[in-house]
Amino acid sequence: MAQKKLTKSAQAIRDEIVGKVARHFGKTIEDATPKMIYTACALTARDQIMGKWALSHKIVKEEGSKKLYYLSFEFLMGRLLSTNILNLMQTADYTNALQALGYSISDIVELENDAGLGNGGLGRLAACFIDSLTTLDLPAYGCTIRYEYGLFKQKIVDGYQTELPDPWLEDGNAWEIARPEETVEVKFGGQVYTDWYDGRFSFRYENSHTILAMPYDVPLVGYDSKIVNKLRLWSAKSPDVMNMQEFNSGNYVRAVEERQLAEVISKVLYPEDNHTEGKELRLKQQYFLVSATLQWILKEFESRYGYEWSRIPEKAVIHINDTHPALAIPEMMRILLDEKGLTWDEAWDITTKVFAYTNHTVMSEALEKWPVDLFRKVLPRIAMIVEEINRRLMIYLEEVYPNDPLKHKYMAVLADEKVYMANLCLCGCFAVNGVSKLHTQILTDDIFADYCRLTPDHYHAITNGITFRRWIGNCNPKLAALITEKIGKKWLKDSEQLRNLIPLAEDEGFQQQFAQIKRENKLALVEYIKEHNGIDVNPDSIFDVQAKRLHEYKRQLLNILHIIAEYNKLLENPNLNYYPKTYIFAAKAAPGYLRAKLIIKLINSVAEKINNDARVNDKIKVVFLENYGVSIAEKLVVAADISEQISTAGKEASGTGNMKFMLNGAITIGTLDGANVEMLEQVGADNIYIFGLKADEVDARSRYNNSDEVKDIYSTNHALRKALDQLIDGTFSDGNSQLFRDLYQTLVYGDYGNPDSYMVLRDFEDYCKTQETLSLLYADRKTWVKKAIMNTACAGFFSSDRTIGEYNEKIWKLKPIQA
Ligand code: 26Q
Repeated sequence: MAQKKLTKSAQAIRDEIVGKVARHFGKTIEDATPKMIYTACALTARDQIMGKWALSHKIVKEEGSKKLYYLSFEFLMGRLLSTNILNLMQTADYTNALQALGYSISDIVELENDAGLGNGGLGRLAACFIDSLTTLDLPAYGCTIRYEYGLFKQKIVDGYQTELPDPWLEDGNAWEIARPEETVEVKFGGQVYTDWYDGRFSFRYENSHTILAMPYDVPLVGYDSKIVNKLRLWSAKSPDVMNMQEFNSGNYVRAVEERQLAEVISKVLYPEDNHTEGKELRLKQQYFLVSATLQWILKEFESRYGYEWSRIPEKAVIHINDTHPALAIPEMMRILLDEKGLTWDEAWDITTKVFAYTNHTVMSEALEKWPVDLFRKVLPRIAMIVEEINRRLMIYLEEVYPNDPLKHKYMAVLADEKVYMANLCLCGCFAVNGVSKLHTQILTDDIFADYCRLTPDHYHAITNGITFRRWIGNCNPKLAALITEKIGKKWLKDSEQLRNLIPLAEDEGFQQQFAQIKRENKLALVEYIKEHNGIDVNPDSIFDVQAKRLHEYKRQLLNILHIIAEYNKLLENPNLNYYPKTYIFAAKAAPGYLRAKLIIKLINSVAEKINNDARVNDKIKVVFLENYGVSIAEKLVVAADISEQISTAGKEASGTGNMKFMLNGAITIGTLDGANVEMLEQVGADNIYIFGLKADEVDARSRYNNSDEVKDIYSTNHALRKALDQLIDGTFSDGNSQLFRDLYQTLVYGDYGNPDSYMVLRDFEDYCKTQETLSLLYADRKTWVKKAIMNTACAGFFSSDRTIGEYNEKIWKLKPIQA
């Protein structure tokens, strides 16, 4: 390949990489493996970030800035090399430097393991937020657990999901820096004794079990930013090298075992999303993260402001990402009461000015509640504090809502021997927010209404967003370059500038360029599908993509039932004028969620049947891509024509995948749910395809038995009925009529006599009609591309920079660093 003459800065990077390979691995470039080249690039980028880091640390310290601590059990970061290079504004230099060394940057960045420390939306949101915070020069720390195993890897075997561990740290992590000197102790179990001493109570913990929390820091650079923030990941370590007593008494194995038991706390990420199960280890993880983080926060505070504890809210704000880190509230109380000697009222006053909480779901099975017995056993002092919080809460509620025991119980932190984590947040936080308008409305009018009436000014609607640096800049470089060519480069930081593309939606030349890029992205996906699934896909077919966690409320079943109906229609009318279509699915199911796993099997069985049926082969294909995660999302969002956002209205708090597809010029078929509502507002009704029941209509139907309505649909919609019957006549299961019976059963008869609880049957007809409209529209290429451009042009609102701006204005009140 002809080599361009390198610029000075590219030469410097090339030399750095060569030097790193020599110093880090003792190899010459010729002898280095591609993986070594990757590591050398990462270390080179890290060096640059570190230089900035030291400086920004100094400024934050000097300015005495207020800081945000964003506590989250999940940070779904994905790969870091290419976004870091983009944020350093050195993509071209790295590309050219690597090319001079005989490597392509796209091959090298693919060698990085995804940091898959999250399940889905909530975890990815945290990652987007930390990018925007840094880009906006706001001082912030992300705080999470350094899970040794991220979210499981999914492998499809014979159409079934199987799970494999994800040992993402196995070949080292070039981005992290261990901070053993900042290790803290976290105590579990034992007994608490109360002493009356010096005119007040004091608390002694006995027989508790100590586990060490050691932090690892990952520096985070924003796009063209002054500041470097960090993600702090806590790792569990055993306090003693070995329990010498056990060891000496000959019980060597037991001594090693104990060590292992301590370290199991940070071993693995729980793979459930939108569902909770009261597992002891999960509770320990929760306390481990919050206790370590709060000790660190208060130590930092004390080192600078001494014992002026009442100033904490001036200098720190702690954000609780869903209820998972809610134990931070009683842990803050514990430290202030037991270790710093404050009174209850002083401690509560500070605590309730420091914490803010975001709710991410209204699904009742996802609202956390813990048996108080488990608290008493694992966290005895925290249990006492929670009981006291609840006792005082009950007194207060009797004042504000007298004689209303049912309401008190509904609002209690402790009731029926269970700790209600959302209520703990509602009574302990100064700000609460939902993640879209509709979601917030459901919170404030319905599930949190009694709390909201007491302090309405605490409640905010802040619609989610995504970082444009990763979700177009990095994953769709060609489109990003085209946009920059047309409207200048500021849009990556000032997303509303995308609106300057609106006039170009009518411009034929631009339409062609836009469509050409989409086609190239589709070709890359075609290649990926061929390599991973062995399926030939027509790049000129419509790419209809549903990529997200598998959950009944997200209604992958609605999608697949429609595909079955389409297949039947084509078999019945072989000469039907049909625009070729490729349906692409990607989804992980929680390992214990059997029905979700069965839906994956169904999708794969339908795919198998359709893809091998020569009669429809040039018309429909169905592809299930395994192991969905950030990196696969990056390939899908850029190649989609249609984005499926079809949750049962009222159930998807916001969605963020919807925004990624929109930004990259896909047209959405969706319900009026979550942030789809704002998407409709932004892009206008001509450019988004909304169908189905509205949230209030779903709600009304959920209040009474619907068997008649469902029966009626079943008997009158023949296409639907046929598709449903095929679930139990063996069409997609080699004659096995039992395999998919559970799916049929839940749709038609319901689990407890309440059929179709996710409105799949109720929304089927409207969904099919809307799909048909879209197929007809696609044939009119110009109109389609115009609408696709409008989607990109109107996506500016969904930048997480806007979201973070709102959080900061309404809740955090941080000041951007002035360097
Ligand atoms: C809780 C306890 C024990 C084990 C697991 C969990 C758990 C873990 C993850 C519960 C819920 C989650 C994740 C929830 C989630 O991702 N919610 C999504 O959040 C997005 C960001 O706000 C929204 O866009 C989505 O609508 C919402 O579903």
